[in-house]
Amino acid sequence: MPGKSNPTVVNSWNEWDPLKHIIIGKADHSCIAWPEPALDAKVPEDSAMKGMNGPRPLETVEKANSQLDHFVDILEKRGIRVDRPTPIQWNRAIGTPDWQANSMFGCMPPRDVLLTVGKEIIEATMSYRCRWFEYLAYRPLIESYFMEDPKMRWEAAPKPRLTDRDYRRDYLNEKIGVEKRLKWTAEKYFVTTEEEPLFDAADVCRMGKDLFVQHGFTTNLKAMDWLQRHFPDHRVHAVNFPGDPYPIHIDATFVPVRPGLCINNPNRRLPDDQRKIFEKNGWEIIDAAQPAHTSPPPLCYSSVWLSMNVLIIDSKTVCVEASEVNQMEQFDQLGFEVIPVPFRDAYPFGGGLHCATADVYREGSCEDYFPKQV
Ligand code: DAV
Repeated sequence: MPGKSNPTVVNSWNEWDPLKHIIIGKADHSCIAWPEPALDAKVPEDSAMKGMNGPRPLETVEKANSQLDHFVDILEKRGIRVDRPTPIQWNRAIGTPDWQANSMFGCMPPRDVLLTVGKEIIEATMSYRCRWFEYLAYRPLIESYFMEDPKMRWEAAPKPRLTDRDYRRDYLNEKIGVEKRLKWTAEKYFVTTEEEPLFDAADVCRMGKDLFVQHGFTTNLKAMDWLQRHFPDHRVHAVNFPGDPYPIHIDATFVPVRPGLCINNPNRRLPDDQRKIFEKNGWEIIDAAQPAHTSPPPLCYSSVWLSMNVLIIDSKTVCVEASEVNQMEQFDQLGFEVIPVPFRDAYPFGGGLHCATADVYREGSCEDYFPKQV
């Protein structure tokens, strides 16, 4: 509990300023969600998860929780305050007047749900039905931050309807094939339509005054319009990454590591026209190192590129998954102190070290890193 000398502060403007306070998720009661349009489009066609629904095996939950707890220890030993969500029984049918779902998902990846911009924490709309109620696991924390920091701003983005009109029927086909998926995603023909604003918080990359937002399966252009009107002093940029057949969440694709430097997934390069703003402002974009693995762990939603899903502690210190030798080596060569964190048992529950966290407080203020706009 925060003492008088260490009051709760909500404040985080980017991905790299010195980290003081963070949320780390929990794997308890996590489920493999039942078929629904946007989730089906994301789970790879050959995944063993197809047809497996309901609570994840208890021994996998325990292994994931033990790695999550170890990650908490590592950060706390460095003086970073860590809070945990309150999992609910995710294996429960839910519904709204518009739809029903047989279960929920979990609260291992808070990054997907909570978007911290300055003194504000926004609960994202989300775009899967099974994730509609996920914010509930974070409410005890958010309510406490609201009470403890009189300047904290708490927002919930407009709750989406998530009717069938939100999803393209073409993606309901079981066998689309990677080739067609690559063509569709390159043409920005994603599973989500422009019916209403939809976004996952993990599609938003915060770089001070500029927010770079991935247009893909989980975030649409209407959400970017909402974010731009919501943050009138920021500049919201739509980015997309041809080469990804299952584009969700920017944090295994394009990751700023310190002011002036981003690593980009070499299979999912930022298109030339979208690089201009980085070039004009003296930013360098380099290829991320190759993942150390050729396949993700069993029953995992994400790709091997969780290798680059790192948590930056400050612009000289980074947490990297402990088996990702190539990514650790790249950070070492860039002059970072690398903290190896074993985390592959947690991957199936919703992602890597960045996904499993959500910022509460980083030192620093809102800087303009891109004064020359394109
Ligand atoms: O490469 O599968 C994972 C992002 C998870 N939040 C990928 C993206």
